Amino acid sequence: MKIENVELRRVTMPLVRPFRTSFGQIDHREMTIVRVTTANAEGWAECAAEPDPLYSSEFLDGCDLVIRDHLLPRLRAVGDGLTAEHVATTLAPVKGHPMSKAVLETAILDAQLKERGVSFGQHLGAVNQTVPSGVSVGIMESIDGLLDVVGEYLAEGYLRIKLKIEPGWDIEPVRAVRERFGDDILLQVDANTAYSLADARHLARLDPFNLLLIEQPLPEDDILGHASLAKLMTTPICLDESIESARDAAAAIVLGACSIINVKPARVGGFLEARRIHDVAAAHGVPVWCGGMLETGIGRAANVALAGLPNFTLPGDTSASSRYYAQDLTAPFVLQDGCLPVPTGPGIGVDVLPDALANVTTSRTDIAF
Ligand code: OSB
Ligand code: MG
Repeated sequence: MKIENVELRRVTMPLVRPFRTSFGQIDHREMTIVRVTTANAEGWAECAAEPDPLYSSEFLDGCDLVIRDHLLPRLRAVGDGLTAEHVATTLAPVKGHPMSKAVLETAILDAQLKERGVSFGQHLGAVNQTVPSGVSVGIMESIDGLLDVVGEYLAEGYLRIKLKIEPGWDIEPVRAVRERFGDDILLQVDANTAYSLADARHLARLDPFNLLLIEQPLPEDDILGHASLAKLMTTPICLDESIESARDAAAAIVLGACSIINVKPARVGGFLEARRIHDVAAAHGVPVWCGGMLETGIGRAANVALAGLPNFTLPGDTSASSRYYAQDLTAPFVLQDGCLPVPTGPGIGVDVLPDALANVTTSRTDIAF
């Protein structure tokens, strides 16, 4: 495939409500949108990194630089035979930077599939036409405020609630949600690395609340700590930040560090590695679900396609557009009976709305390929 141009565009999108995690609070989402132009198609993708390196070591300005100075030159050197399947191996000599690599692989895959008239879902092996949606609920000022928000999401039809937790905001919010909404709702928590193994006895106090899982309680490099913690609590452990490859996934599973995996294509370098993690987990009988990074419709479309694969058996953080943005960059994803439809059109299967994109663009760079 002959790539002609790569456009990097910085956008700032106001969130419908502030989102607070154990690593920080944001009220708008800044991201880099990439457009790859070929002779016959345009491929779109969004870089999931945030302005500050708090979720992982990547951050937006760093991504733009590594894309421009380290990744694109290597892809350019491959020549016209470049396809999405070559991207990860071509970029492997560059250590780390999975989100920067993922956005390029995804935009190239989008262009390639559009040229062939094949959807992401078809290409990746999706078997479901709709995917069940959960919602990730930030840390709030008060329990009353939390209960109002959770009540709204349940009324909208979300099939699973994930509460962000941190020391000082863990047992009580979980207890309050269970007391108000009952034992039947699917409930889980995400700590984004906020605890240490010394907190095991405290975290085990979550066990009576029958949670689906606790996500990433310990630091990302503490695989053995998670394996120890798994023996000290009954709530299943799910890893997010710790898993950057299928090899990581295999090791974490075999070591007993997790029994569920949150798959985020951005975190693992792209959709092809994400599918390998799905496959490794399936081979071990470990269920997976699709995480998110507050994506616009551009990133969401591809995530939802991945979530259509057979071992995505738990509801994902694949929420409707309205949970994030008043105006999305594509036609909005709308919840229907708690599910989102897997797009069926070529590539990511959604069109970018030019005016919506122009309105939120703060800068733009064109890089001739
Ligand atoms: O840990 O899953 C996470 C958002 C940004 C960074 C990390 C995480 C999240 C979420 C929200 O939980 C997921 C979403 O709705 O896109
Ligand atoms: Mg997480």
